[in-house]
Amino acid sequence: MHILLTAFEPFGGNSTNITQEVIQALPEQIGEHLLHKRVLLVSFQRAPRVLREAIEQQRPDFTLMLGQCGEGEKIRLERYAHNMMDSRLGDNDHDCPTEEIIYPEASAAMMTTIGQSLHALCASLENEGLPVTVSTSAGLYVCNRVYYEALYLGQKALFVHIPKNLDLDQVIKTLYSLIHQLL
Ligand code: PCA
Repeated sequence: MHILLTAFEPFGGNSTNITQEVIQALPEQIGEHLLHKRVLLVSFQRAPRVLREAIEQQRPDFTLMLGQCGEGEKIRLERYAHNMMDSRLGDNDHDCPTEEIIYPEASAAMMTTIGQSLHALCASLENEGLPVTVSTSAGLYVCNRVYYEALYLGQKALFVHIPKNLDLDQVIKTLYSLIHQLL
């Protein structure tokens, strides 16, 4: 299987983004699955374009998207992407959309297309001692924007938010297990 694995550059005054470190630490192949890695810009306008190009190039069987979140001790499996962009602080291009709808003709929210229960997936990862939880909102910032794009393009996709101070080895272990269970 071909997996498109995305991460983000640093944003909001951070000098690093844990998701960039995570994808650098992962190999190009896990079992029979090939990982196609892309680091996305933290830009409402440019990130979805780069994602779209990557999807057109790679035609992935699965799109696994990673983003950094500030707080929390658990990796969050995101159930929904919302059809809205909203940010007071702005993205790396200083774009500050206010309650802006992404695609006026499309639904207000789209749900992950993994085709299995998120709670069951979460429980199985927790059984391995991995720090995960199910989340119902990826926010309205750039992570949500690219998650909406992937789902809008009909991708089989899951967005995963990773708290910035989590132990890198734990995160890597979680991603290995997640990839095995998703594919
Ligand atoms: N996290 C931000 C955007 C980039 C990232 O890593 C978010 O949660 O929207």
